[in-house]
Amino acid sequence: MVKKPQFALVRPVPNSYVDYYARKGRTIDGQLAAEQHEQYVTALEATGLTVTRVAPDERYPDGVFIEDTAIVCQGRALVVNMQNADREGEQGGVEEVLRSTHTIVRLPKGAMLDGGDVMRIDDTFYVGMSERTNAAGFSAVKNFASGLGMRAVDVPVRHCLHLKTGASYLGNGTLLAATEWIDTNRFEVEHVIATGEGEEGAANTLRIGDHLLAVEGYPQTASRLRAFTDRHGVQLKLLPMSEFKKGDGSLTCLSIIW
Ligand code: CIR
Repeated sequence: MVKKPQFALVRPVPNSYVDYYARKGRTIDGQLAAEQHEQYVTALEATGLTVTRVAPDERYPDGVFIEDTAIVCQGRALVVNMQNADREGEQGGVEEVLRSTHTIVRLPKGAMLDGGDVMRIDDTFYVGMSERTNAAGFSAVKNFASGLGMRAVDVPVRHCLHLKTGASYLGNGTLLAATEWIDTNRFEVEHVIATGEGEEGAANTLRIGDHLLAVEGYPQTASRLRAFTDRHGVQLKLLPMSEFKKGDGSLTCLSIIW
């Protein structure tokens, strides 16, 4: 049984987020992004988490997706190397904050990993082998896991950015997955709930204690999640994520939780 987390780190949206995606032809409403981020923080606080904000750094437009920078577990933080050259360096500001509460472990040179590829289920880290995470990155998670009495299992990721873009753990032995994207046979879980048809974007959810946060705008998946939360006495909260979806992110990406 994983104990209920108490703390979260988030990183507010830098102004450079809007310009960065404008250059890629994606129009982001900066004001709306900031509001959605605040709603997200409020939702985290409503679950009982104490939330700390890491100062944004304008040099890193994607810094809001703080999840990718470090894996935290049992007082240790595995700080990553980022494959995406525009992002490499953003982990520095996060490491500075984590240092006061965690023992820092760094990925070896050449090992690449994004936190969005790491899904913890009980004593297992499932690691997505995506374009962002290489074999040396997986080995680093394996070593990190074994130091904690845990293990790591690799999962191919070919159809989406990160493992958790296509699947997330709902708790109660249940995985939510976009089954066209992720091979759920890799997971030792009792149940799999598939996202609704054409609703792959709903696969990323965030379970915190008796709360489940999910992305609004996916009605078929929401009704499947509602059946799950009703059965297990969990409160479901749907959140708007449009301005983070445009940056290829979603719910888990916006925090590091322990
Ligand atoms: C990136 O390409 O790295 C960002 N635009 C999106 C990162 C999303 N993070 C996540 O899914 N954990």
